[in-house]
Amino acid sequence: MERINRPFSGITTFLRTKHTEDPADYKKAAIAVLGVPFDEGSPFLPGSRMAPRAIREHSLRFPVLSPIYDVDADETYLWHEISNKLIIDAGDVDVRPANAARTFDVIRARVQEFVDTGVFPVIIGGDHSITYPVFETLNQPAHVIQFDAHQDCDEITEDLMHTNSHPFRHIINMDNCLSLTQVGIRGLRNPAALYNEMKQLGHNVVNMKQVHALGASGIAALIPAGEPVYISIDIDALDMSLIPGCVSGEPNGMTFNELIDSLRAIVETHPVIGFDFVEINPMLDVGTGATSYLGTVIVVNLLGIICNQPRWQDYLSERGML
Ligand SMILES: [Mn+2]
Repeated sequence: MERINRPFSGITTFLRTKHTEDPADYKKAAIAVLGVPFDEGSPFLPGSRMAPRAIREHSLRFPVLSPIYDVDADETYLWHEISNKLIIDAGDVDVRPANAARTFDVIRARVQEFVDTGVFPVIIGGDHSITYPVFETLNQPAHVIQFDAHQDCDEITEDLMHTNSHPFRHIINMDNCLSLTQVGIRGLRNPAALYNEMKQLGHNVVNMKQVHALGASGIAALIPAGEPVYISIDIDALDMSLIPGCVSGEPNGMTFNELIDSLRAIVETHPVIGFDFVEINPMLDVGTGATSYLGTVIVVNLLGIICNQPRWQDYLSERGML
């Protein structure tokens, strides 16, 4: 009898892929998904530590015995990768409670395994603090594109450096950060000094008026075509009405289409070295887990678009995985 894989049945791994923490397996894979259940960088309500598990659970709702089909784009996603077992679930970072510096070292060690084996990294937070050790460890020159309501680049004062208000302050000072583009910035909680400082430093700060004026292709064109990008998606880039399971929602955010269209435009014109997806808080979510589901859709959709690009075929060919 063939399995029918109802969403409530089965062990929860990302898209029902193999869970392995053996780097030897990463060499045989094209994509590795790593959970980072860390939310000690959250200044308000904790709970995003539960997001990797929630996203894995909602991923069980996607077909894996037949292609994932995008009705709007008329594209299938990830069929080659799923049917050939090229995606692996690398499990979760082993968080060290109340020791953020040590946890970040563990994050670095896990991401380094991906760098060493050349596998494409998909990182699921957790709060936004984790982007700092992740991008640092990838250690590959790239333009960083951050979808977010908030800039998350506070000055480091009073030894505060591991919060979700700090990751991009670290990143803009890294040699491998070619530029920072912040998309969806809005609301009343981004200090004017910071907003102006990032622009003066030559980074792109795209507020919502500019999101509408530029459109998806205009946003993608802010980064020189063909140059590598790293993408970091904070779910609060989306409008707060869409994301009950996120503590930091703000009004006047992006629609789902604006986000996906922007991601598609970026991916079609730039090689992506990896991405992270952060700030879903399942403990605040509604009973259906709608925010966790929405997050899973975004991760699967972005990954599907990345794998449908001609340059992905080159990558698979290099790894002998076509
Ligand atoms: Mn953020």
